[in-house]
Amino acid sequence: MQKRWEIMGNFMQNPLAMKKNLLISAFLVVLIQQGVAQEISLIPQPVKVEKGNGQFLLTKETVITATNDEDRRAARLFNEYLKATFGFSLDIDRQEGKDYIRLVTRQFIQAPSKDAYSLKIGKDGVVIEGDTYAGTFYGLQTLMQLLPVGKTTAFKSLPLPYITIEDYPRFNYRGLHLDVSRHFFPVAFIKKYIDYISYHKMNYFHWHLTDDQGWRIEIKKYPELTNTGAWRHGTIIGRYPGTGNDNIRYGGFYTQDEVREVVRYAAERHITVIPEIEMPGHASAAIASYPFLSCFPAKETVIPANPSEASKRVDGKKVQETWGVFEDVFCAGNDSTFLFLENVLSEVLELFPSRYIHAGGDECPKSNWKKCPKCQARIRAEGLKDEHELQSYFIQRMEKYLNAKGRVLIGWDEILEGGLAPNAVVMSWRGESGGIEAAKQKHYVIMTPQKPMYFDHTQTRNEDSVTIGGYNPLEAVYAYEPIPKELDEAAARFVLGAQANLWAEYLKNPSKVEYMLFPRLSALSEALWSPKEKRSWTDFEKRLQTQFRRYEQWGANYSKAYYEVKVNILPAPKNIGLQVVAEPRDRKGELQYTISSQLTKYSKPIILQKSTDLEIRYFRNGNLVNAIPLKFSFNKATGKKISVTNKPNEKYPGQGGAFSLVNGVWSDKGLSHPDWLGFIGDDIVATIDLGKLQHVKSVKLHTIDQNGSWVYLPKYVEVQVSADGKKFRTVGRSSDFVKDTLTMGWMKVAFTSTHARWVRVVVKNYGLIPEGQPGAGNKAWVFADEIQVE
Ligand code: TNX
Repeated sequence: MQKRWEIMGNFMQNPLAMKKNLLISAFLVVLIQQGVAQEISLIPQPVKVEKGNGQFLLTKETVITATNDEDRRAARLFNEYLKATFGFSLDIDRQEGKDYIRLVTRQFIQAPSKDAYSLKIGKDGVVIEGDTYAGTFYGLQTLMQLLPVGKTTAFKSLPLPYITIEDYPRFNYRGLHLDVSRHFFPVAFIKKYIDYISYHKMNYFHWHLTDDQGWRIEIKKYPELTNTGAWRHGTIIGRYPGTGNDNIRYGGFYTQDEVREVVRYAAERHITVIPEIEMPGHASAAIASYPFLSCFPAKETVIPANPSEASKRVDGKKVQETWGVFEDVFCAGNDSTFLFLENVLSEVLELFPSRYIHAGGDECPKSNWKKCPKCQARIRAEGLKDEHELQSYFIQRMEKYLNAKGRVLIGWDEILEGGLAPNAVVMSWRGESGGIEAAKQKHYVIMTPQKPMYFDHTQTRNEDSVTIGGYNPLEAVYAYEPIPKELDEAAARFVLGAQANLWAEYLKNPSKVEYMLFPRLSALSEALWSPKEKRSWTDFEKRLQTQFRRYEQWGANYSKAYYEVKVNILPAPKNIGLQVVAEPRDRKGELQYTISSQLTKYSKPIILQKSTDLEIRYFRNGNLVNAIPLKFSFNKATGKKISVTNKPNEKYPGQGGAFSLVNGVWSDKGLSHPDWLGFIGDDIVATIDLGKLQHVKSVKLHTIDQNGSWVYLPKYVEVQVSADGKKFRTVGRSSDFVKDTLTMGWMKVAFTSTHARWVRVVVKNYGLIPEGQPGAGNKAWVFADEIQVE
């Protein structure tokens, strides 16, 4: 068996996709010819699996039997899969002989959770018994994974191992989200996405339909929402704030018929579609369609970075062309805003049977409300304390409307601000604290913390496409525990489950969506379905090999980051230079490295004592699967002892903590690089021990300026020095910034050459974000990833 995995690894790395698929089919043919069943490799891992001895051959003669229409529908979906993968399908409900797949949905399975199923394969065939229709459907999903992997029409008989499985989900909410506003995806891809959800036995699709950059759902009463709101004049090029605007009109929307089709398609797969209609923030597209929704209908929309030529020419409200948070939000003082939203929702409720309806609630700047006479009048009339309570009023008013229609409102965790709506479900995205607080208040919560549930963040340390946010590797997703430690058993019951989010700022096409999604979705499905004690990373790694082949069978793109090499840069012994430790994630191949074109086999940490270019190369079965170029720049601080007083934010801890600042490398890829230390509101105070007394005359700090993401340059960098590590004296301060890329660069402090052993660098946080900027009034972030001392 071991051998087989190695061979498959080889196929996977073959750059010629065509040849690769041929090889896979050829391999599969041999496998099936020999009548060898697929190695059992199920994701998510079932609760209980007992392997038997022998195998059942599924052929064209095998009959599927079912006792009700719902199971017959599931049988037809199974048939579609068989047909697409192996070129044949089975009769449903022809006289049952001794060669069957029998589907039974009954209520008598004793399991702690709903949607349980059992699956037995023996000499006469397959029996799947579901607790519910969904349970039976999940049993069929498992059966699909027991079939050989890879498309072929060459053989008419498919071996299935004798087996007994008992299974049920750990969480009742197993969700995946997709933002279709920032970029639009056609119905055909939405269906594919729903297939991916269903292959993973997940059951909620959160469809983010409206945002600043496009309104994507037809509302009959308000045709401008899609005539105007679904289209923007152009899009910024590259990472925010962009290098320009592509000036290409961009957009699209789903008609109500298409929405119904998507909802039906999902329901057949036991997936509930939760629509999200954003309010009161992220409303630019709605406002561009109906300016009366704004506090200031006559005020022109501000496109903060690189507006298109068309936008520069026209006045008035516009659909946004760049990313971030915008001040023009729904007016909370005007009753016609609420009437509009209720009318929109009334059509939405017709289309979506989901009990949960998402009303957004996140990232709503309060600056317009502060200036708007109607909003201020509302605050007075309702006896509200401030604009935060006005936000709470807004959500609670919409919640009343939804509750009256028998629906439940979901909101992002900002709905906790100013008092939670009485029956609302909270989606905790800014970490877990919102979820913890809500659960303690006996509100249901869905966990979607950015780390690691944001799949728009990179999953590789070597990302070469533009992504947003930080680094969420596969292991972190796999290890994710939806129930925070802070909750006792009673409060934990309020955690419905978890969800991964895919925000589409930098997801321009389906292939990029898949690249961000896989294999992380597979890891998530196990965190949500399998019993906690059954989760094993090493076992998952083995099953992942088969899962990679499944992605190929589906024709899905996926990230190869699993084959990546972890590079740790550590201080060399006695803090003299650096040592570079390389460890391939899968530990199965061979490492080499080059220094000034000299190739060496890697067997132990590489010691570096001067500036150099280093490339680490990873080979698997003789194929180069990964190359990591690193540029080391040495100075007096490199490799030395360093400490920081304030703790960096948990999302940006640096590589190896504070040492990241003196490890000789820095980011040329924005914040997705793991080297950054990030701080909200706090200063960075770093003290470096140079090891011995010596001359120093300047200090440089590598930092980033990205105001759209609330990231600000330091106010200044101050340098203090000491000879004894106790008494420090200030030698210089500066705020000059020299860019080395679009958003990043160096702040340099030069001073008269002085004798010192300790150098302290005080990086002053900008403070509060100024009026008129995204995130105004909040604490600014400050980032650093390298300090150089000369
Ligand atoms: C924050 S998550 C947002 C989105 C962005 C996303 C990018 C949330 C409730 N708001 O508007 O697309 O970050 O990761």
